[in-house]
Amino acid sequence: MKLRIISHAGCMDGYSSAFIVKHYWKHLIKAHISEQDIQEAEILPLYPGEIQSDEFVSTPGDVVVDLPRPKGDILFWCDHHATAKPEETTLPKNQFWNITPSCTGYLIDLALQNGLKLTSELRAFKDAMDKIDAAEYTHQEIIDCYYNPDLNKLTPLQKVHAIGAMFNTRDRNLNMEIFKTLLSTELGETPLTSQALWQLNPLMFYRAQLNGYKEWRENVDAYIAYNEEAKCVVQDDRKAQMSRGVPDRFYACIKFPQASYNLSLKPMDPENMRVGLGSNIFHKDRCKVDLGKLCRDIGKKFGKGSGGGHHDVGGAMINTENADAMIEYVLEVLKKGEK
Ligand SMILES: [Mn+2]
Repeated sequence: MKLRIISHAGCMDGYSSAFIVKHYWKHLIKAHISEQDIQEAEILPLYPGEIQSDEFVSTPGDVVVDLPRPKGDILFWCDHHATAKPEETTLPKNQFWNITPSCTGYLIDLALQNGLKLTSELRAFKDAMDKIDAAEYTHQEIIDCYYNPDLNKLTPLQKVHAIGAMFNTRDRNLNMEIFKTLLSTELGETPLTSQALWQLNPLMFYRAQLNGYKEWRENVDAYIAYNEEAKCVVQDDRKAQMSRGVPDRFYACIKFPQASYNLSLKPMDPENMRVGLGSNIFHKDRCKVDLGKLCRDIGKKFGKGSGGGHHDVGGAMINTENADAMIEYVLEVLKKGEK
């Protein structure tokens, strides 16, 4: 059977979910498929908007993880995003949805229920992925992962960051190629000890990423601003004088500890703007608005309908011409939500 493993592009949870489903498929996929089918599966990284669009055509051999469920016949689906909640109460065979910290952790739990033995490495990997995807870092862990890691003695959490650095460069085609290549080489028990992966020297990418974060923070300092009324940090990349480094997604929480939310706008091309909306990861209790739902709303209201996420973090794609109206709308909703 011709299979495709379709996962969330550019995302560590997407990569890791694809890794787990590929390596532990016998504990996850109930179907007449073989190891050879899995080995020969095409790796297809996609963004949520791409799989939700009418242009996407599913095949009966599609294994979809960490992404919304596509229309049409597929082989396997597993997701943990609140906004991907299916309408039916009983899901078909080989389909799984639940709100969990990471899709990787969810897949590991499902495999454990089907006889996979938990090892200390699997446990450490699951813990790191849950922490990353649910943004449950402590302040110190952010410093250790984004600012100043001891590169000679990486913790599992830092190792996962180093791997993520490999497909989060500024070259989109390179990122896609690395994402696919890392899932096509021989897989170890988890990415933490996959030899073929570590031979590609993730530390080299991580060092470059750390310098990229630093450059990016210095560049963004010129225009990142705090809106007191909405308790929201606004980072509008249209205001950037130049494009430097790689985004450090938690910078707003370090720079503005008083904030409850942060909103970012990133022009993708002349027509499309990517919007990110998150709560302050150190103070999730301050998050009174369902940000995944709000992102779904703004995707519909200001874009072509792509948007969603979790309660305390989400994303959407909007039309560039609606960007100012979107900012105004979001700040108004957040302001009301605070009362
Ligand atoms: Mn995820």
